[in-house]
This record gives sequence, structure tokens and C-alpha cells, in this order.
Amino acid sequence: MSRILLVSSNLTLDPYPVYPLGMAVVAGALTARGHVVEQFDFLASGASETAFADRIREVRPDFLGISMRNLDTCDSLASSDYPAVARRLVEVARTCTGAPIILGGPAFTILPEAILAYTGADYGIAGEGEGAAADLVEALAAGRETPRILRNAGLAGEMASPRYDEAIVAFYQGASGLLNIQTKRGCAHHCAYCNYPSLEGAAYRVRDPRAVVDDLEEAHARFGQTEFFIADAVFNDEGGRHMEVVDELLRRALPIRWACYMRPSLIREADLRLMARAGLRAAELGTDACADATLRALGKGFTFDEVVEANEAFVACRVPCAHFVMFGGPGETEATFARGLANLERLRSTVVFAFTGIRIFPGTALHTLALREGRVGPHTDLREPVYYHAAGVDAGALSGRIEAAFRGRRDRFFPPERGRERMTVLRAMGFRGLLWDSLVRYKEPRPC
Ligand code: B12
Repeated sequence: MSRILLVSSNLTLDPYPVYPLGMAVVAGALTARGHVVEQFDFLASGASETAFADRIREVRPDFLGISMRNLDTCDSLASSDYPAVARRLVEVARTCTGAPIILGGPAFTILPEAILAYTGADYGIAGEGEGAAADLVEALAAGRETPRILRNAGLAGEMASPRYDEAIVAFYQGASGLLNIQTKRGCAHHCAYCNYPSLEGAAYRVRDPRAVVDDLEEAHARFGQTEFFIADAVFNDEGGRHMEVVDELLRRALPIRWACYMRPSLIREADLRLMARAGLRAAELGTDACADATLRALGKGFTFDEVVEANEAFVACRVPCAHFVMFGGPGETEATFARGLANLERLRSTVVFAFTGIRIFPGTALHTLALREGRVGPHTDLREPVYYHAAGVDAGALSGRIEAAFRGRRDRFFPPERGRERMTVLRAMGFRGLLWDSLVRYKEPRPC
């Protein structure tokens, strides 16, 4: 049995502070293997290095695990460097403990070698942390030789339940009002820019819906939590397994509400009505591009007509939805751009968040394209964000035209900075949760 201190290094406030679910899940798994686990959230501590050092001295861990969620905000118009935060935490930790430092989390998984070298930590687990974290600490405690980077290609057993930490929950209840949960892992789609399949696997693996709802029920009973985000890469899978979670929620009739990510295709109104009855409060749609040609270039596998259809289904059920779109990616031309802006006008009673350029992640089709087009070389350090901007469209001019098209609309956000400002104002006014959903208003009440 080892003493382990897990630390969430995530300081991102956009679009709101997000409960450190990865850390909670690893804590759950390590505890289930008999280890003593404490959790520390750097953001909740007010980013206090002193509080961090004090906690290390108090816990006196045998191992220190640092969870790294974000590399940056994936916004080509802003700059942020979160690995620098992890690197600083490693430096501080070295002054007060000799415990081996283990990294994990999606940001680490995307660039394991570069991040391990940059931060100066001892070990890292790329991929899912449940079994791998326990295997690593047990191997090290037994004095066994272990590679510095472990690549966990997939879980053999059940995904662990998160071990929500009471003090950390209290912080996020105040900061965002949301807790999160996963019902499944994996993404079976092949979007050109996306790294989800390499983070979670390319096939869906579902949790037992009863276990998922047990977790929600427990969080409600322990903390009075009523608002959740389902952090699945895509909640609506083609096989319909998400409806098993919905059925279980309906059966238990918990007084909770939830939001999730959805793919804007194959969204049936009847299913949406059931979801709404089961507590669906809003959905974020991975629309990604606004014209059929750019949707095709991103490998999305649906057309803009299907996006409009999905949007109408949300309107019919009076469930707010938001579309996230990126301009200036592969295949963007003057014609697709004009078509894209016109297409957005077809989306009523919804919110649109627009970005320009697409961050290039290793191992994606976009990376292959960028290599072929000579935009990056085989040795380009992708820790420094590199954005793909379509050749032949002037990124600056594009931004100006999106801004002009969105001017005066409170339900359209560009540049992303504008959304941040508006959300900050809403938070200061006391609103909690997703916030953008408060911008969608329907004249009639929900039909379900
Ligand atoms: C759901 C989600 C969101 C939701 C979150 C809602 C909520 N309330 O939870 C929303 C829409 C708000 C969101 C926002 C953002 N997101 Co997001 N999000 C995700 C998504 C799909 C799932 C994250 C999740 O919770 N997974 C479930 C947990 C259990 O998994 P996990 O954290 O990976 O943890 C596992 C392992 O990593 C590992 N592990 C984790 N910690 C540790 C620690 C140790 C020591 C060890 C050994 C292992 C380990 O074990 C865990 C269990 O297996 C991921 C993509 C993905 N498929 O992973 C992107 C992702 C995390 N997001 C990303 C980004 C960039 C953002 C934003 C900055 C975007 C923006 N501009 O707004 C913001 C930042 C929000 C914030 N404040 O941090 C990036 C981060 C990497 C990067 N590129 O920088 C990802 C990976 C997507 C991507 N395109 O690359 N996001």
C-alpha cells in the first residue's frame, strides 16, 4: 500500500472552471487497489505554490501524480501555456519531497515525450490511468525496473467511478456549479483534426448505466449536486447505448439536470424528448464546419442539412443547443466561407461559438495533411501550438468578416475572447453552469 498525492494542475477558466474528473477517476481506481490517496486542486488553492508545498509536507506521499488536462485553449487568437504550470509544480515539489513524480492526463497523452522532458517529471502514463497508475506505483514500490513512459492502449476492466473530493467539489459548486461524469469512452468517428480516438480509443466502451447513475445519485446525496456535464467524447452513439443511460435516469427519476456533447446527426426528436424528460438541459454540438465541402474535408460524415435538422429537433423539444464551428480549416475557400456564413443563418434559437484555424495534433489526418503540405516538418515541436489555416484565405480578413457577420447578435460569439468576456459577466452576476444556455429563449414551455 502506498500513499499517493494526486494534483490537478489545470488553471483554465474557459469556458468555466471544470471539475478535475481525470484526477477523480484515477483516485477512485487507486483507492480500489488499496492505496491511500489524497487529492489537491491547484486552481481551488488559488494557484498557491505555498498551499501546494504545505499539502505535500502534510501528506508525505510515496508518489506524487500530476494530472495535466490542457495544453492550451486551442484558440489561434489567444496564447496560453499550461505545461509551464506543470513544470513549475514539479519544481516546487522537488523542494519538499523525494517522491517520484508521475504525469498523466490528456495533455500529457498528446505529447508524452516532449512533456516529460520539458517538465522534468520522473514517469508518465499516456492514456487511461486507472489500472496503469496502480500498476506503476506497485512496480516502483517493489523496486521493479519500469520504462519512464507507459502507454496504456486500453482498459481491460471496468472504468473506475470518480472519487469526488468534498473540498474540491465545494470549490467547483461555487465556481461553475457543475460536476462531471463519463458514461462511456471512445469515439468511432474519424474527424480529420481530432485526437479523441487516440486519447480514448476508436471504439465505444460503455460503463454499466446503473453504475453511472449510482455515481450521480451518490453525488446528489453527498453534495446536493443537481447539475452535471456528461464528459463523453460523443454522447449519442449510433448503437443507441446512450439511451440505456437515459432509460436508467428515467427509471430512477433523480432530481438532476445534465448537459453533454452530441454529434449533430441521427438526432431523433423522440429520443431527444426522452432525454429532456431524463434531465437533459442543453447540448453542445460538434458541428465543426459550416459548408458541405468543409464538413467533407474534415471527414465529419454529415451534411449541413443534417445539422439544420438536428437544430430543429432541439428547437422542437425546447432544449438549448450550441454549435461549435471552425473557419479557415482544410478545404476553406472564399466560396465555402460565404456559404458557411449563410448556412449559420439557418440555425435558429441556438448559440454559435466560432474559431479560426485548427490546432494540429500529432497522429491526426490534419497532421498528415500539414506534413504533406510542408506546414510542419517531421521534427516540429507541436507543444508550441501550430494552427492549420487554409492556403489562399487570409486569416486576418476572415476574422474581420466573421466579426462583422456576428455583430449585434448576443447568440453568436467571435472572437472566442468575446465569449469569455460575456461568460465572466454572467458569472459575476451570479449565474452558474454552462451560461450560454441562458441566451436561448423559447416562447412556449417545453412540450415534454
Ligand atoms: C468533455 C470535455 C470538455 C467539456 C468539459 C465539461 C465538464 N464540465 O467536464 C468542455 C466543453 C467544458 C471542455 C472545455 C475545454 N476543453 Co475539453 N474536453 C473534453 C473531453 C471530450 C473529455 C474530458 C474528460 O473529462 N474526460 C474524462 C476523464 C476521466 O478523462 P481524462 O481527464 O483523460 O483522465 C484519464 C486519463 O487522462 C488519465 N489521467 C488523468 N489525470 C491523470 C493523472 C495521473 C497522475 C495519471 C497517471 C493519469 C491521469 O486517467 C484518467 C482515467 O483514465 C476531452 C477530450 C477527450 N476525449 O479526452 C477534451 C479536452 C480535454 N479538452 C480540451 C480543451 C483544449 C478544452 C478547452 C481549453 C477548450 C476551450 N477553448 O474552451 C476548454 C477547457 C476547460 C477547462 N476549464 O479546463 C483538450 C485538452 C488538450 C489540449 N488540446 O490542450 C481535449 C483533450 C480535447 C482536444 N481537442 O485535445 N472540454
